[in-house]
Amino acid sequence: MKNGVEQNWHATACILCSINCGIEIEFDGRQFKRIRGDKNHPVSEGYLCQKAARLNYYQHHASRVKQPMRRKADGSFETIDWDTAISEIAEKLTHLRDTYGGHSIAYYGGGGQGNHLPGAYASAFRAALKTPYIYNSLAQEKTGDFWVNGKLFGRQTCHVTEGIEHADYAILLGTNPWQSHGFPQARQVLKQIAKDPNRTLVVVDPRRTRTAEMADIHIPVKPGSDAFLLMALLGVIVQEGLADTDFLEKHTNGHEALFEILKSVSITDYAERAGVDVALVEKVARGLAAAERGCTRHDLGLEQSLHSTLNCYLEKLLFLITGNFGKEGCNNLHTQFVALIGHSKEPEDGGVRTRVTGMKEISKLFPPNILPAEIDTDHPERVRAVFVDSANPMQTAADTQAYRKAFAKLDLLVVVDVAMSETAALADYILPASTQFEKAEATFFTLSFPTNYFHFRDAIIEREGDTLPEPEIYQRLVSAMGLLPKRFPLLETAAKMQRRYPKLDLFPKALGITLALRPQWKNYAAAILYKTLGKVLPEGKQSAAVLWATARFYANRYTKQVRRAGYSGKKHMLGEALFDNIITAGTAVPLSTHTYEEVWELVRHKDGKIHLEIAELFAEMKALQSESTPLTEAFPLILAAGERRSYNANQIYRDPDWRRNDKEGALRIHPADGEKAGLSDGILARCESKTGAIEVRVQFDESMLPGYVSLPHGYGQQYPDAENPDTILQNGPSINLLTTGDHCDPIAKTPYHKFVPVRVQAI
Ligand SMILES: Nc1nc2c(c(=O)[nH]1)N[C@H]1C(S)=C(S)[C@@H](COP(=O)(O)OP(=O)(O)OC[C@H]3O[C@@H](n4cnc5c(=O)[nH]c(N)nc54)[C@H](O)[C@@H]3O)O[C@H]1N2
Ligand SMILES: Nc1nc2c(c(=O)[nH]1)N[C@H]1C(S)=C(S)[C@@H](COP(=O)(O)OP(=O)(O)OC[C@H]3O[C@@H](n4cnc5c(=O)[nH]c(N)nc54)[C@H](O)[C@@H]3O)O[C@H]1N2
Ligand code: SF4
Ligand SMILES: [Mo]
Repeated sequence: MKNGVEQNWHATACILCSINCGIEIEFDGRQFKRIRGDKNHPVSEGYLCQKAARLNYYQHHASRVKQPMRRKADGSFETIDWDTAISEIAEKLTHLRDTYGGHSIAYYGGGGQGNHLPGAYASAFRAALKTPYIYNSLAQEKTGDFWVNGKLFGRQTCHVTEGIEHADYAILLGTNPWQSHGFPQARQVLKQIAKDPNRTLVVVDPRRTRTAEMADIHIPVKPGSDAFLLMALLGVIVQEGLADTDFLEKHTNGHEALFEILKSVSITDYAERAGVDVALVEKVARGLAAAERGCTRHDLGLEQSLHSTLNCYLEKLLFLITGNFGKEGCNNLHTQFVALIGHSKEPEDGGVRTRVTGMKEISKLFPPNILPAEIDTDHPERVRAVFVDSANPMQTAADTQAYRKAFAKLDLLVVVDVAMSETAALADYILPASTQFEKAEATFFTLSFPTNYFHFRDAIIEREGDTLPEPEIYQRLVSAMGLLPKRFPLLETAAKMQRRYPKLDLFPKALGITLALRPQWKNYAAAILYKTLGKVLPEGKQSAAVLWATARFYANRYTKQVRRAGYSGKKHMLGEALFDNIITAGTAVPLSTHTYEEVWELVRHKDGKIHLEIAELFAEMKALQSESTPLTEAFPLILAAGERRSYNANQIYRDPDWRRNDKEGALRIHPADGEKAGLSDGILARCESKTGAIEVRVQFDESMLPGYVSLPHGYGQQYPDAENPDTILQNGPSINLLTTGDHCDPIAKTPYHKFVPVRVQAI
């Protein structure tokens, strides 16, 4: 019995969303017989949602890939062995790199909702490719937000978290945590706020979601008009003198210029443009300003709609100008354990731009929206090869048709996946990864404050087929590219000594000497750690090697806070203690505990202040006044392409049987709109945008704001018919056939997926 787990119950984490609740799985042979919340998990404490109960459908289904595959001249796949796959891919990539340069290769993905260890090792691989490009889904949602954080707090890695569980006034904008979660034990927290008369929940959403139903105040904003609503809210606070000027004077600069703009906002006009009653705007603005513990949280409803980056800024201004920062129940910054994102300079300061479209890098990432244009061109510096890991852009990136066309032009497409995804189906090589229960894994979603947690999970089931964990795949690729020797005898010995006599601290010294002699190896540090320190870690934990370096770095940087979380040890032994706990605890462990005052140590501007003035966004704020509604007669409805529902979970489940309801992923529409369009509830209809058309099942739904329709995210997978495996069926709508790459935010190029003009007609 370990971590209080009974025999045959194995502790791990759910891999379906960023919360990664601790779960326990009971096996019947290889089948997941029962799944329950892990009460010993310090963050989720036994909580889980309905989606986790179905994880057997992730582990076992007809589309798993179990052997490396290579495309034949006739277009079909043949299975090959790993050595052949690795050496051929390494040779082709080396050739492209040496002929056209590293920028001819793009890396896409690197981790999903449950698996970030691949990303940590992919750094060595990307260094070997000399590619500047990481395309990632975070850059189709959060990079606008990260960019704003960079301006406000000094680095794009300064990420904001919210203490909703302690808040007495919480505003949720464009997010439906009842379904999507986004913070731990979401349903519990929502229920607690709902039943407490002294706490207020405000939900801003064009749909009366489950979350909105629990709210004290629901603001059914017009889709795409949050910038107007937010400006009106900020306008009330400033115009009524409700801002926290002591906080602003002490901790920020630039508020005078900001207030100039907000003073001139016409609150009635902006409220009306957002479709919201002025009295409601005033009530909420005053409520937040008066709150002891106020906080705000937003998600895709703001990020994937008009004014995405501006929205993220205005939302932060709400808690900043009311001084709801750096206190319990308010918004705060938090630490990052392993870097999930980085900080990118602006191009003027030497930051990277893509060669074809000139898009700047944000947080070390590039947006999937621009990738087809970077490939499908005669530009001499175009992208010629794409390496995808843990992502399915053929379903999840904007404009599926543009992707299909662009990917067909590539010299090489390699996909690392556990399943035959729509992207894998187009690949030249498919490298089969072990599932997240067959290998050690972790995520870098360490998003909490004041105590931050990290969960390293062991494999809990034997590997099926000839699959490999990604860290091993990357290490083999880097070695096959001839960049690292097969063995590191000196480092291997030093690593053994390190584990046996950590006080002597021999390994870092040996590593330091090695890298001083061979500075070119610095870029491959992750692969070297894996091949040396990784080998002497307990069985099955080799991929924790990078975490050793991270734990030591973290303990060195946040010494006080790591000690406060319960660790002891002098100098480097503190980091060793943290690392040992991470790899042996069998559940999430606390990394560090800050005091609320110490949040200011996480602000990265040299003056320690929050810089409120952002020139680009000031200009966008001023331009709002003259903006007109983008609706047209041809496409009278606004589609939210990608709603989170009870039975969708990105592209992680492929077997349609996992869903208990909404099997067809219905189009939700207000009955009045439906009737106007000549539809009736339950019929098949055609949903058409300027880019494409798909067939959908119509569902009349009173919770939708008139004029607003929605389709779910996470459908559209191809799968073999159970009775007749040669027949390929499709699992609900492929929504990105309706979206386009250029319908996006001007700064971050994040797609306006929640604002797709469409028409719906009976078939
Ligand atoms: N069940 C489930 N949960 C998930 C996922 C999943 O696939 N399924 N995916 C995970 C991932 S990757 C993410 S990023 C999160 C996303 O989590 P959320 O962003 O919370 O989920 P969504 O349903 O995409 O969008 C949230 C809400 O935005 C509203 N909305 C649409 N347009 C507008 C608008 O113009 N203004 C405002 N204010 N609101 C608008 C929608 O009506 C919807 O209720 O969910 C995570 N959790
Ligand atoms: N229209 C529209 N498009 C959207 C959205 C939307 O709301 N509307 N939401 C966007 C958002 S917020 C997100 S986060 C993205 C998500 O889209 P993606 O970034 O494409 O990620 P996932 O859907 O999580 O796909 C993960 C892939 O990883 C594979 N996988 C699972 N486990 C492993 C593993 O251990 N190793 C490897 N190598 N592969 C594994 C799965 O089989 C699957 O093919 O979609 C985006 N696309
Ligand atoms: S909230 Fe649900 S989907 Fe998210 S990690 Fe927990 S159990 Fe999994
Ligand atoms: Mo996401």
